[in-house]
Amino acid sequence: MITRREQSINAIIARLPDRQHVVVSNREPYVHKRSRRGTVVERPPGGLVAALDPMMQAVGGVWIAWGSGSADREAVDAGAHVRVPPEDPRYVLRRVWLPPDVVERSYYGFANQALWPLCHMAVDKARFRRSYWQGYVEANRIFAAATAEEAASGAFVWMQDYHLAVAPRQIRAARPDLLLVHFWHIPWPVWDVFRTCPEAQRRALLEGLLGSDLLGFHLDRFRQTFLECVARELDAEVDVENGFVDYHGHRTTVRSFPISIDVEAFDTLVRSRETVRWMARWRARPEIGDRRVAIGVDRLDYTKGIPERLRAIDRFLRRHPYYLERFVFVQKAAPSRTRITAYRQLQERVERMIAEINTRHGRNGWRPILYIPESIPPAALAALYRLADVAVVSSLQDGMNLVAKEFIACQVDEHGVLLLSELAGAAEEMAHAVRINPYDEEGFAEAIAQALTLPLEERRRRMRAMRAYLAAHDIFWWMEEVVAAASRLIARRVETRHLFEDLERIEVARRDRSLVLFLDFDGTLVPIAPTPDAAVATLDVQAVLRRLRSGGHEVVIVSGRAASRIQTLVGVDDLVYMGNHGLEVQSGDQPPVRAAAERLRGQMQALSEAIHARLADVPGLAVEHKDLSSSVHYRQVDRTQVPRVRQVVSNLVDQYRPWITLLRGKEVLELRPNLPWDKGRAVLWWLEHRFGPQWVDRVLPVYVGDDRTDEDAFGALAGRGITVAVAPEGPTAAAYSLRDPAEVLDFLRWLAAGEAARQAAQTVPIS
Ligand code: ADQ
Repeated sequence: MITRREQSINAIIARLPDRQHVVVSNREPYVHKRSRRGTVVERPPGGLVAALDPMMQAVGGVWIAWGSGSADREAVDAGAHVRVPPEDPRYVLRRVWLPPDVVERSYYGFANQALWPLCHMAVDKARFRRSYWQGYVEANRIFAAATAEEAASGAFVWMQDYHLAVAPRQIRAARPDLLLVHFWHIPWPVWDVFRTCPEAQRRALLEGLLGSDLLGFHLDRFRQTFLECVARELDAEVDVENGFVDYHGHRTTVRSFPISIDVEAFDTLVRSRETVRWMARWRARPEIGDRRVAIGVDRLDYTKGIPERLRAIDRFLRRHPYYLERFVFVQKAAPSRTRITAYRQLQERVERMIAEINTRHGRNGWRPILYIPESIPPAALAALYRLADVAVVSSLQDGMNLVAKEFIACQVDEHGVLLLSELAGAAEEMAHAVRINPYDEEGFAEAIAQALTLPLEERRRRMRAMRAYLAAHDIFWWMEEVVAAASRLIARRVETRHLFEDLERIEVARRDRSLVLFLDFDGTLVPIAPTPDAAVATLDVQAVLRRLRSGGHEVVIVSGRAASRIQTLVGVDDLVYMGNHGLEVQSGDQPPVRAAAERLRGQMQALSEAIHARLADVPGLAVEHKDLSSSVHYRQVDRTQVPRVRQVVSNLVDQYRPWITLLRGKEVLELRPNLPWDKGRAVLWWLEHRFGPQWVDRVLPVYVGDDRTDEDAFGALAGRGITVAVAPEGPTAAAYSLRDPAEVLDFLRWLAAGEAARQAAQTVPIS
């Protein structure tokens, strides 16, 4: 059976055909180190390397990173290249050499003593020294030069994180042909915090990042704070709703992509014999035994809220003496950035606090906190995640927090409880965790007690919900989302032409293949109507669809509406109807996410009813419930009422996170199940399902649509089909455009006509 990883990598390759992949990150995926046994190759821990390395192994390409290992220089050729993985080389690792003083000023200076605290809103710890800044610009320049050297023409360059904020602009200056994507792994601060950074530096940071074509953050919140900072600092055109920034003639698309973990790999690891053995070993330790176990797993970083957590544990033990000797808190800590004073001080403080708490409450050989600063094998960590009754994530600020997701992935017995800080990015998705505020010591302490007494059924209910969500939103989903967004941008770079200028090419392309027509309905086959029910296919439209069908072409109607509804409105039998943006198909074959969508039906219904009730007084508002999704149409609502409509809907949707999301369309708010599915994936799934993996050789897909949701399909079919945007308002990923539904009808008639008739029409259709 094909694994999730293989499936996803195939999808990534298909989205970016014929493009070299280049990853740029501070940390390298393979480190050569000198040891007593000679040179050893280590793979640094961390989710990002674990996710991107298999992708690079499958697609090939170049990974550019700082050569930080003691034997790194000996392992490379004259061009600083080494092929990796060493045992079975698949791609090139290009190392860059940063002089020690640059590392000092950039990595230990600006990156970790200015940007890191700034972005985590710990302004009191930020040091904006000019020498740090100069070192940072220099390090970025070195990375940028290596990238400009390595990247082939038009390469897809994917930069990672806050060490490389100014590189995108530097790279663009040298290589405007490249497709530059940057992902920012930490929060973005609000303007009042960001402006504490000296003006010259903060401007250059923003300008640097705006060198990218696509910029990603974990959360929409960070995307918005970034856009606000841009709007206040630079003379740029900022479109917050669509996430576009136009600056100095270049457009950057800013989107959110919540990162995740390799769920399948954790599942395999945690069920392995080695992990089970480790569980027994942990239980055999006298500090643990058969006690209730809570765990914390962190790098020793002041953003993780470790002292706050220790205070809460202290208070919990004082308030709930029942747990003395019956409870143990295991703190797995990884010392980090220890050359920086704030980190050394934190480590000392944490160790002192643990010693004090252990002395205060310890008795009969029992101590409440087991501190593990040394590194342990992955199976040992997985064992802790699996056996824990409670995991505590108490970040004061955190871009995402992968520990929370790893704990959920490892909870195969579904008995544990996640205590999650509402200030961690992960809280936005993990709505079934027990929420804590790390600054509220009393509430935090009580939450620990509550977690330990939750009935098993309740714990299971919560854990199952989070596991189901995580299974569908893993690291591969994240990668696919980023790559899909990038592929839409590539398509957008190709100039969109009016379709009638290119009919000859279509004539040639279709000669040895049959057509599969994917047609959106509203705004494509019929003009947008004032109310949803007023849009009905005309007799002309029905006639041409029938002719196409009888001519042996497959016709698929792809709509945001319910499949049953769209079938009634189109009124032609024998077509394929895909409803709810491809979540349902009006035939026996259903897409792979259908079952998950079904489970959300009840919640969607309740949400629609709540919106209806709260906004019943707004004239002109139409709430269209579509079984698996809903649309709130405000086309006919008085302008002054629109902000209230948006606010009320957004607040109500918040109560249904993370499974239901809100998207804005043309004067409509779309409430959709948050599933890894869109019209693009639906179309690719259908083609493969119906015509096999080699469908490209057999059929020519033609996709016509007018909506933002159709952009996913344009991106998915870029280079492999004919994509047509109807009346596009802005840049589109479609290769062609048509003015209105009347032109669409002309085009369909032209397609339906026999070859001779098409020739006679002299390639220009006439209404
Ligand atoms: P980090 O701040 O490092 O990452 P996090 O996402 O929680 O934070 O953890 C990263 C990885 O380190 C996890 O795989 C975890 O297992 C591992 N790890 C942490 N402490 C450990 C320990 N004591 N022992 C062993 N392993 C440990 C940054 C951002 C986050 C964001 C990630 C990814 O700060 O907000 O989630 O990048 O984008």
